[in-house]
Amino acid sequence: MIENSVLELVIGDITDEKTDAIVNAANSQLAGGGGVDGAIHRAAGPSIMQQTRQKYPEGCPTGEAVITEAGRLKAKYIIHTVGPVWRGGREDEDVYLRAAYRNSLELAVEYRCQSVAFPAISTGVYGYPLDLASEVALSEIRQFLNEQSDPFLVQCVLFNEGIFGAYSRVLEQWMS
Ligand code: AR6
Repeated sequence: MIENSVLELVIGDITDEKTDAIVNAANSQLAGGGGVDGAIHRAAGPSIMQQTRQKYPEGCPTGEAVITEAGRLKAKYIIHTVGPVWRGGREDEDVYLRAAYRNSLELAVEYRCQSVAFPAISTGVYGYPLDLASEVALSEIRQFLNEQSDPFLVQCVLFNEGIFGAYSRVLEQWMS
């Protein structure tokens, strides 16, 4: 619990989530791809790509977020955000990763969502070291929940035990 909100870590596939919104780790062309992006588009169906092409023909810059409906998924919305490509930490990657979480959460609130599920943005193809990314993700989510007065649920949906372990270690550190 953080204020009157909940932060949960779960191991799983984000396409199964029933939260109001799920977040996609997209690329700045919103062109689809592999990883969680590919899984979300496959599960949600072609209407999602139609919407992104129509509503956001310019794509989405790194650190920003855009929203579509969720097609065949149980969630109501997909928030597409673009995390940074890891370049050794020399190009403000942490600032962009923080912004990706923050802008996704703000968009969720704007669309009256009360629950959002995040994957571990940038930690796959984009190569962001997991221990650093999990610290950034959880601290930005915590800060948001601290500022948020309405009850809110944030789930971090982590694809395997290794990622879950990295997130758990951050929470353990906070509590020690
Ligand atoms: N549910 C939850 N997490 C998942 C799933 C899933 N179904 N599938 C993969 N992950 P990545 P990025 C985890 O590579 O690093 C795409 O091609 C995965 O284990 O999906 O932000 C886009 O189009 C990892 O921890 O995203 C972009 O071009 C995390 O999701 C680029 O990859 C993120 O891995 C974005 O790279």
